[in-house]
Amino acid sequence: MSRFPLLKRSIVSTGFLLAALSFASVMWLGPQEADAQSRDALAAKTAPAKHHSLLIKDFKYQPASLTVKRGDTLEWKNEDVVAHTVTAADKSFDSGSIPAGGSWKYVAKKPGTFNYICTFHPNMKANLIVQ
Ligand SMILES: [Cu+2]
Repeated sequence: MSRFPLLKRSIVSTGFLLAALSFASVMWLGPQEADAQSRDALAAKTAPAKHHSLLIKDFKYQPASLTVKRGDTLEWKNEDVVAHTVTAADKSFDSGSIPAGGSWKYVAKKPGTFNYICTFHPNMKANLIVQ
């Protein structure tokens, strides 16, 4: 016989209670959290990467602001009769010279907000938001 039957019983019942509580919290919170996570993961996996066509025309980027998802492809087509560039202020991307009638593709990999300009005509400004 234990010399501390009451103590032993309370330890056992406390342990049981803790086990029951943690089981209950897994049942209540776990699956919902897991569902949300797997749904997000699934959405990220199944959302097809998009192709965005942008124009460089009349010394302007069109559109001047665009929000895309990571993994999307952007393609700037230069419809002017002079060369332009698509150059991020922080140098995250730089097309180099895009000749008149030419185009340049970029796959948005890094999330963030990127201001970009044309290095030949620095008054040409636009921004790209990558989510
Ligand atoms: Cu330019």
